[in-house]
Amino acid sequence: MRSKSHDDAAIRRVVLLGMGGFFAVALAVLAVLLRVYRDPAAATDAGSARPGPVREIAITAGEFTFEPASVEVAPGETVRFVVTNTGAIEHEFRLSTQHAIDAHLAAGHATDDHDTGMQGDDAPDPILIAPGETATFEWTFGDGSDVPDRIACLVPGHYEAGMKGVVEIAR
Ligand SMILES: [Cu+2]
Repeated sequence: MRSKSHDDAAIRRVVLLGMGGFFAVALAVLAVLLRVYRDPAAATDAGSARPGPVREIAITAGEFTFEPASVEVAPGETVRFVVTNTGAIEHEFRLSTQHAIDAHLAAGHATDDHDTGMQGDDAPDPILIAPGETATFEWTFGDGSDVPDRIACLVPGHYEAGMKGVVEIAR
């Protein structure tokens, strides 16, 4: 048989257990909220130490076009071209300048495939893409006078047939 005081003690224990449960839930909620609010700040801090964001631009290569044939970038912007060859033959994706392309064509495609003809060694190497394949090409566009702002496929005959594009560098 239980005494009244024993029952009171039992009730107090239940109340204390209930309060403990409440605090446990409250702490869990607080932990989640802290995580939610801390993460964006952490991402921002980490972001400032990394290079700027890379924008992806999808390009389709085929016989004998690049689509789109004109893209716009900002000076200093890093772009990752994601080039898919939907054609039946191998194509090249090359960034160059008009004068280098003209020189390459004037030489009858005699220059090395990996020589863009541009001044300096900072010229981008072209990539070759097999039919059905996708390849990426990353480049940071400067704001100097010799920025590669032409897209070309210099597989002999392809540029001449229309495989060319322009990078508009908004200034
Ligand atoms: Cu081509």
